Amino acid sequence: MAVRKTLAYVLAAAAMVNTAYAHAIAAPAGQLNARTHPSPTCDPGQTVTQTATTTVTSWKALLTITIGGGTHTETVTSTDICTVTATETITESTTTTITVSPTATPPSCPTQCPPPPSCNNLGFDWAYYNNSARNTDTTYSSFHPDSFKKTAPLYVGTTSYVGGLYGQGSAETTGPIYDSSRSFALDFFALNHHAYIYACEGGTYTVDIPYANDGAYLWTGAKAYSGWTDANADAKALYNQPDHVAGRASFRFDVAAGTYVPVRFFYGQAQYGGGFQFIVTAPSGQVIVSDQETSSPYAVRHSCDGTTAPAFPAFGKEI
Ligand SMILES: *[C@@H]1O[C@H](CO)[C@@H](O)[C@H](O)[C@H]1NC(C)=O
Ligand SMILES: [Ca+2]
Repeated sequence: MAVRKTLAYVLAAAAMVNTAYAHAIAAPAGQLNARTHPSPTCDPGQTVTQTATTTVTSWKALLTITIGGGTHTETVTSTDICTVTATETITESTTTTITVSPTATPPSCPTQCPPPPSCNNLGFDWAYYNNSARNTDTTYSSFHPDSFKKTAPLYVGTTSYVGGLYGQGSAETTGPIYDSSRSFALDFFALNHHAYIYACEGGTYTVDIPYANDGAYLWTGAKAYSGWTDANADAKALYNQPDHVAGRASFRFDVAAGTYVPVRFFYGQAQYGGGFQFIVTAPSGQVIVSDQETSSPYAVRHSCDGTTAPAFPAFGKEI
């Protein structure tokens, strides 16, 4: 269901120009949590803004604005009536901006865009390594993710969410990472992650790294599977140590519907506290990967057939 809005608007005043009305229709709170029920082409929490402009050439006109779905009718009548002679032509530009929070799901909400088959394959593979690289400059230039390709990790696991904060409390020097069964040192370590994003929707996907302390490198596409190097990363978010400014980066990629896109990101923490955020947003605006501890049906470690999206090379034996 979506929202339809009709605005009957009687213009009765020659002086009435550039009149704007804004309306917000509240959505039931329980329907706003997009992560609870991920669906590929809709984000029920999004704000839909449409602007309609009409030029009125008589002193009395009817303006109808349709925003798709639902029904709401409003009549606005001005009592400020001016005298208008029979020969007079009045030209007005009226801009009406209506902001609507859909009461349910937008018109494009699909039932035809299902997640890929699931076979105990959800989430990301990840690995923990010791990382001796201290951050001493503006680009954490001592950190080299590709130097870990043949390094045996200290731990490997799978996780349905990514990102976190490490060792930022004064007493927190060790702790678990994701759902690990053991604790780790929370300084001087690195995490390697990879998965496929299943692009149920075609279009432009966005990867945001709004916070990196100390470094996060991103690869997408074939090079994320093999051939990734420091030099060919799609994005780098690097902590500026002298100025104490966290790293951030954003990367967009276009993909056809129904394809699996390899994604790898490598996080490095040096001294003091650390952490990072990593967010993947589908073309519709739906967040499909984040640090929220909810699994996405669109992030998988391999396809169920094992060939369309084969499992990645083992950590420590990467190519
Ligand atoms: C990794 O670092 C920890 C903490 O410094 C250390 O105890 C451990 O021996 C290191 N492991 C390897 C394999 O280097
Ligand atoms: Ca740090």
